[in-house]
Amino acid sequence: MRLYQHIHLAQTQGKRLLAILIDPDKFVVESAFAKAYIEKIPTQTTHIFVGGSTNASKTIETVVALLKQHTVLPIILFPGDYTQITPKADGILFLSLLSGRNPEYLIGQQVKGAPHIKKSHLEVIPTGYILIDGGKETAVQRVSNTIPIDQKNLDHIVHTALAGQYLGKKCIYLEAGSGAQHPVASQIIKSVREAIDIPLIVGGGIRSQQAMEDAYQAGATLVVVGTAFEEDRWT
Ligand code: 1GP
Repeated sequence: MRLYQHIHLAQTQGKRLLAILIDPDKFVVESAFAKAYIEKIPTQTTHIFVGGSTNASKTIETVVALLKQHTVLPIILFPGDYTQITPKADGILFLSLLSGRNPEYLIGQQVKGAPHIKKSHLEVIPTGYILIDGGKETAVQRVSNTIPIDQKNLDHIVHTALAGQYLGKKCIYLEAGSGAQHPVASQIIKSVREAIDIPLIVGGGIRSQQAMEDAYQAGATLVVVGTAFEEDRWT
């Protein structure tokens, strides 16, 4: 089954998907490390996301190739910029940072990435990416030079997600930022879920089974966890 078809089906059937995010910058490029990493991720993991806000183009291809040796889970690129595109993965979240007003992350990087994607067999998943304030400045905010939307600004978040759907995005991604102090609030997830028809991805600052459960209960189809696994702090 194609990647998006699977995600969409999960949404319609109320199934829960979990992606573990691997930042190539923090990954040791060794087979033993990759093996141990894959062994420690929860059994319910359905996807591996690979990408980071800082430039990791040199290692990303190696990291994806290494992971492929140790898992059959689909590997989806979650690129911080177009240099992180590698044909070795299975798919790519083709992100547009809809919460920001920086043309480089709305369309600039996408134009630069397009010819690389064209040469690959990556499945493209057009994704509206919405950065929400998670209580501290995060790498996405710094790198993209955009302002996250305040969690109190519920209408603006919902309208941004809806605009993303009307633009033809296949998923909406609510992002509190890696290492966020507060994940995206349940009320926000719930309101966006009620407004849109497409699958909803939620990540940033999710460190526990309980926080993950809350996100699913509120309507997330796919939850993304990075830091908690990187730092062995999953509770
Ligand atoms: C994915 O950036 C997040 O949406 C990952 O966040 O590192 O806080 O889990 P964490």
